[in-house]
Amino acid sequence: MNEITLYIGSKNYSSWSLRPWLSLKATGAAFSEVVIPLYQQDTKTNILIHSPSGKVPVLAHGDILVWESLAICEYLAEIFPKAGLWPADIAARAYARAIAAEMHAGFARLRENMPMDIIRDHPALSRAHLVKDEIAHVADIWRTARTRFGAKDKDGQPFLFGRFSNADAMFAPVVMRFFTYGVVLDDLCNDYMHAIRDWAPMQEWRAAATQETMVKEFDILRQPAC
Ligand SMILES: N[C@@H](CCC(=O)N[C@@H](CS)C(=O)NCC(=O)O)C(=O)O
Repeated sequence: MNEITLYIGSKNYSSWSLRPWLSLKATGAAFSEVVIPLYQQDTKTNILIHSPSGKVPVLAHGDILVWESLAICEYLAEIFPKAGLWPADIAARAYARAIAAEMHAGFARLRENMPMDIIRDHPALSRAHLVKDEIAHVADIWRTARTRFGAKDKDGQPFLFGRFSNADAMFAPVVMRFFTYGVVLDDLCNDYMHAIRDWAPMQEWRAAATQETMVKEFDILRQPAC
C-alpha cells in the first residue's frame, strides 16, 4: 500500500485535523504526519503547497489527495474496511453518518464561542451559556447513540457505537472543549467524555499539543473558529 501522509494544523487548535487523525489511529495503519503551525504569517502559503482548499487537514495517499475532514474519514473507512470506522448495523451506521455530517456542517455557535484550546482550561471564560441549546443537542445525540447502539456492543467498548467510529472522531474535539470550558453533563455523557479523553491516541495528541512552541495569545473573542 502507498504511504499515507496526513497534513494537519497545530494540535492545540486544529479541531478539524484532530478528527481524521484519530480515525487514522483507529485503523492501526502506519502514516506520516506533517504539522503546519496555524496563525503564522506563512500558514496559508504552507498549507496551499499541499491543499487545494487552502485548509488542513489534507490526506495524501499515493497520487490520491483527499481534503475536508469528513471526506478523509469516509476515505479511511473505504480503504480500511476492517477498522469498522462506520458501524456494521445499518440503523447504527445511518445514525452515525447523520450525526457526523451534522457535526461537520453545523454547531457553528458552539465552535465560534468555544474554540479548541487543548492545553489550557478556561472554565471562567466559558461562554457555554450562549450555546446552551447546541450543548443540549450534543448531549442528546450522545445519549441516544450510547443507549440505542453503544450499550449493546458485545465487547462493552465505551464509544458512541461501542467500537471507536468516525462519529466519535467528529465529536472528539467537542469533548475536549467541554472539558476545558468546564461544561458539566449527566453521568452517561460524562463517562463518554472520559472514554474519549483517556483513549491512548487522544492522550498522544494532547501530549504533542503541550509541546508545541507556536502558541498564540489566547483571546476567546477573537479566536477564529477552527
Ligand atoms: N471544512 C473543513 C475545515 C478546515 C479548516 O477550517 N481548517 C483550518 C484549521 S482547523 C485551516 O486550515 N485554517 C487555515 C486557514 O484558513 O488559513 C474540514 O472539515 O476539513
